[in-house]
This record gives sequence, C-alpha cells and structure tokens, in this order.
Amino acid sequence: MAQQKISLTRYLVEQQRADGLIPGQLRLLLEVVARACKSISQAVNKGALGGVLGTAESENVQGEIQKKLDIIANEVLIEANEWGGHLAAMASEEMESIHVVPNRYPQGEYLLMFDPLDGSSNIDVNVSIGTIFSVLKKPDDHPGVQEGDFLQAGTQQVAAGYCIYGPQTTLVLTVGNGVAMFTLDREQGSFVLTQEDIQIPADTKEFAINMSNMRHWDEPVKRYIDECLAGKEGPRGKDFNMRWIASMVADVHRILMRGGVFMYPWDKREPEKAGKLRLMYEANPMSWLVEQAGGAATNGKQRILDLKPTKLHERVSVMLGSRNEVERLTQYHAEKA
Ligand code: AHM
Ligand code: MG
Repeated sequence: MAQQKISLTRYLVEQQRADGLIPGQLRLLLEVVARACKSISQAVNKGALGGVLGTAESENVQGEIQKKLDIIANEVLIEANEWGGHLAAMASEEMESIHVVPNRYPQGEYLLMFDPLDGSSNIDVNVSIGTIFSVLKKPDDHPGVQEGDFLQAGTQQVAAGYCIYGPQTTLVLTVGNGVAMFTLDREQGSFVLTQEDIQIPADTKEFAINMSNMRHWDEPVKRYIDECLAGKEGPRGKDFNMRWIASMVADVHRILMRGGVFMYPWDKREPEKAGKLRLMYEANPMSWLVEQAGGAATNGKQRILDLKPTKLHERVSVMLGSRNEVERLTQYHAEKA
C-alpha cells in the first residue's frame, strides 16, 4: 500500500490529540492562516499576469514604500482571519495600530501578528518571499483588547511559522513540539507534511549578512566575519561560504534545511535604531522556530525570546542559526562589554 500522505489538517488534529498540545481553537486558527497563505501564494505565482507587481502609492508605519503585494497579502490575512471567532485582534508590519476583530464577529482568545510579505524588495524580481506569523494568547485579566496585550516576550508564543513562496510553496510551523514542514500540493490544494523534527546542525561553514554594511558594524560582528573570511589560514581553520537572499524567510529556510548563521545586527548608520528587523512579527517567530530546531537566537547580549517588547513595531538586532556560531557571537559581544 502506498504510504499515506499526512495533510496539515491531520498533523494539527494529531497535535491536538497528543497530550492536548494545541487547543481546538488554535488548530482552527492555524488552518485559516494556512488557507490565507495559499491564497497569497496564488497571487505571487500570477505575478505580472495578475497585475500584482510594482509599487503601491503608500507608505507603511516604518516609512517604507509599500508594494502592491504587501497590501494584498495584508488584506488576505485580515479578511481570512477576522470572522472565524478564534482571534481577538491582529497586528501587522503594514498597519500602524492593531486590528481588533469587528463587533459583528465573535471574539476569540488569541492574538495574531504577521509580516504579510517579507522580502518586499524581492517581489518584482521573482526571488523567494514569504509570510511570517506569530500567535499569542490574549491576557485574560481584563475585558476587550488593547495594543499592550501584544507586548509579550517571544517565550509566550503558542504557535509561530512562515510560508515561503519560492520554487515550492512551503509552510514551516512550530507549536512548541519541534518544527514541521509542509509543501503545498497544488493539484490537491493542500499542505502535505514533508519533513518533521527539523534539526539545525550545531556547526556550519555558511553565514548570511549584508556585507555592504560592513563599515557600519559593531566590533564583535566585524571580528566574527573577519575570522570567517580569513578561512583555512585564519583562527577558524576552515573556509566559509556566504549567502544573502535579502528575504529573511529564504535565509532562515536555508538555515533550517542545512545550517548556517543569519545576522541583521545593530549598526552605526542609525545608532538609535536597535536594528532593521522587527521583534514581534519577524525576530520572535523565527527565533522560536530556530530554537525548536536546536539552534539559537540572540541580539548579541540577550536571548531574543526573552526580550520584553515595549512597542508593537519594535526593532531588534538579530543573530540566529547554528548554535555554536551564535554562542561564539554572544561570546564576542560579552568580551567587548
Ligand atoms: P521587509 O519586511 O520590508 O521585507 O524587510 C525585511 C527584509 C528581510 O527579509 C531581509 O533579511 C532584509 O530586510 C534585507 O534587508 P537589506 O535590503 O538591507 O539587505
Ligand atoms: Mg519583513
């Protein structure tokens, strides 16, 4: 008998049954997020034929010019998620304030955050992009929902993942029980489990950083990269390889598949900014996935998941991936301090 394929639905039902790892409401919420990702994947695939490429005439809260697909993906996620009764509110890279579930729908107990289309600069050039998401529980000590309810440390996440729109559309998910990967079967229209218990090797010979910012880096980051570049003849005694896709989803996906270290560190360009990437809907979900796969994630000084956010669109310095490399980076930061 041919081996039975395990759909995302079945995987989630089994997670729910096994020691009640996820409550029913969370399972349904994740199904809706996955459905929205399928729909975004379709829009991405159509590209110029669907009229979805190019720039919209607007800026987001971070002052970045929005692409049409940024806005489309944001709308798809909101429309798919607001009526199901699982959520109290949503927050997005593309919206200044939180989106509370309208009164006409029942309010659930979860909070959903997302970067609807990560890697925006790659949309128009047909390079992998993705959706990143993170789920929290709304604190139950008060009625209603407010922005402050979202300001929880990454350790409080109850589910996190991303969907990458590349040569394949792949959903990668954790509910705190390891990391599982699902590939979209376009004929069936469903996500099928293609890898379970993903593990990141502790050592690597591959790093990802935007080298054009080198002159602005802090000393520990410069030291780390200098040593990688010195290769076999240097203190590391081995040659390193470099990759930079400029889509965090794609760089993190590679690291989950074969190891590596990804860095978007604080730098001196705008010293008052903690980093480029956003804590709540980029760094936290990715850090949890990486930790669940045996890797590590730090801002240089602290574990990212322990950071207590002070605002929704907070930025953070990010270094994540193969455990021994991230520990080395942490050590270089500690030595400087
Ligand atoms: P975005 O959310 O606006 O797409 O920005 C985040 C992206 C990351 O996916 C990627 O790692 C980084 O920005 C690339 O930045 P740069 O163009 O500075 O290399
Ligand atoms: Mg992003």
